[in-house]
Amino acid sequence: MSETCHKVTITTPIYYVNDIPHIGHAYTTIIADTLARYSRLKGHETRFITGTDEHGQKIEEAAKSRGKSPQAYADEISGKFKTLWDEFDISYDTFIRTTDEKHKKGVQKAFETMYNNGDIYKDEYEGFYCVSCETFFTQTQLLEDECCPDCGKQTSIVKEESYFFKLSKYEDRLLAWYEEKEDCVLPKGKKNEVINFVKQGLHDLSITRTSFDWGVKLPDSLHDPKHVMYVWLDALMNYITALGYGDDERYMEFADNMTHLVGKDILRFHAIYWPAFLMSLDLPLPKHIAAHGWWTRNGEKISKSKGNVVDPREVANAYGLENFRYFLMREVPFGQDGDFSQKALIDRINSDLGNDLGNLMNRIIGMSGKYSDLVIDSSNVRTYHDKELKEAEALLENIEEYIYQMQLNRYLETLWKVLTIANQAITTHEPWVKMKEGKTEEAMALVALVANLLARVAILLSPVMPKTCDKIATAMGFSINTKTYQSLYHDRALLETFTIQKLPALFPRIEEEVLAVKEVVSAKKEKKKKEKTDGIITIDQFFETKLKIGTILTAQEVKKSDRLLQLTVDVGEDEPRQVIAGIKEYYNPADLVDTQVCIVANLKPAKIMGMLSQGMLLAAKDKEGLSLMRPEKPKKSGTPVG
Ligand code: ME8
Repeated sequence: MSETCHKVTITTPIYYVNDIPHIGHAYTTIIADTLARYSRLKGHETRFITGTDEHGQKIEEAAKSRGKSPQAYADEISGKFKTLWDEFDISYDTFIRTTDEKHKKGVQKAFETMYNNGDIYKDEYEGFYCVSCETFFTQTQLLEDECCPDCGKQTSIVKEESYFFKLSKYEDRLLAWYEEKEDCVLPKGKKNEVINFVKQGLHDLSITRTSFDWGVKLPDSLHDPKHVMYVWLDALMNYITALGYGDDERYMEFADNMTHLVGKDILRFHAIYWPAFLMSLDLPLPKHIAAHGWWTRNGEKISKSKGNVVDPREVANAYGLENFRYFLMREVPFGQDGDFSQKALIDRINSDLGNDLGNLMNRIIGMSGKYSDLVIDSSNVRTYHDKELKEAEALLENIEEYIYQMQLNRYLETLWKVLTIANQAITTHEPWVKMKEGKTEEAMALVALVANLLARVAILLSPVMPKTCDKIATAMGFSINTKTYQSLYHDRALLETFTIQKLPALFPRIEEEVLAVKEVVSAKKEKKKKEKTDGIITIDQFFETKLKIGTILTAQEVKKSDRLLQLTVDVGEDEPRQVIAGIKEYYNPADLVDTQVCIVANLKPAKIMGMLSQGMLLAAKDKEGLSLMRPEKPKKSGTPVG
């Protein structure tokens, strides 16, 4: 957001439909909602976009494993996101789905434009792909030669015809942009990481796939129906298709001032690929790409696969939606990770919200009830309390900077400093003593000072806690809107004389944890436990691995792979097992048939290049090559080893 522009777009990532919404998704969405509400309060015309990312191999596989069509599955999960955001009163203007026809049309137009601009060419892609992250990697980027460096999961080898985007062409322009626009990527530390990444050199990006078809087809003009678009190209385009790109383009002027909120996990896509695509399309670049940290539990990232998710609906129901919003914005400095705990949330509610904010409201109601029949008159505030007022005004003067820098925790801290001025003024000036001394005018001026400070805090806090602040404002006889933001905050006007309405306690005290959130054993702790044993295991631990003798029944090469063979192995069960083994370089398939091997029989089945592998062969490998472990004498298939 910038001070001068009056058409503003705020976005969240569009969420994958393979996962139901958890606290991490809620965090991004609530920050974006806060920014959008703030922008509207200032009087900017604002488009707030959120939605779901529904194409790609990951979604296709997730749907298949549930026996559903990708579209039916996407409809179901996308609906869960939308329902939750509606329940959470998220003020989005557009909920975009990448399966929307208008979106697909826009993506095709973008592809065609980039192609016509000479930025797309056809070649062959050979490398590794992580389905979970929907990301391509080169061999050197992998962990232990085969695992994704981002999520640690097994990658698969991809070798297929592909269209490429000339990302390398944009290296210099990207570096110049980072240099020229100081706040284009926030926070600064993350921006430096992006710059370093680009400086190491950018490879052209594979932007189509042919090995599955759950994606947007290429534009008809390319006459190449076997390709679908790479899911990240499709997904990033949502930010403009949601403004009508390629269709009714009436909102495209909002593209001049875009703020993208993202988690740090997907910053590279937003800070490198996305601006390069926009450059190719000759469209304006984002104003801010702001990357926040992760919510963790016991130090581990929250995700469904780790089984440590925190359901945001449960937290909001248990502790109050707006209290939860406040906690999320206040607890963690933007960009850093935060560990979710109910204790920290309860502390914030009881202390910041109950003691500092709620109590101040009660004190105003209590004092004005005793001194002036609940009437609050600001006429003498400047006479008696100019100092406190000026102090608060100085604090609030540049508070917006914190919003532009995404430092919402500092923004809230500053508002709380104003509440402290108000609470301290009561303690210092002891209006009850003034009343006893007959100095009614002074006592009433003090109450009016405090009410005015609270009114300004309520206006500025409203993007974070809209309903609570509306209640406070209504009780004080005004509404929160652009006009009052301008007069009471910006122009420093004082409240007109009003009669305050009594309110029930805004933040009832919470004595103990309300939610029975399942405690998860931290994998880090588990690891430490293992480390303590210096790698020594007990006999029981050894026997947790079931090793068996197997007889290879068939063996053939896996097409498009230099490493893999597809085997069927009899391990004494009703059906032989399929095993995908990385031994192609060392064995001729025909020589393997009818030979015996030793197989890990209780390994969780895995998919390798889309094929199920139901076990692992034991082998020894050194400089001279690889040798399979076999029984010295033939044994019956299925004989246990140990
Ligand atoms: O990445 N803590 O979608 P996604 C904080 N479809 N934020 C978290 C989080 C956590 N533990 N877990 C998730 C995608 N998030 C793509 C985006 S955009 C063109 C395409 C939030 O469903 C965070 O904002 O995996 C993160 O970037 C996003 O959810 C990832 O959502």
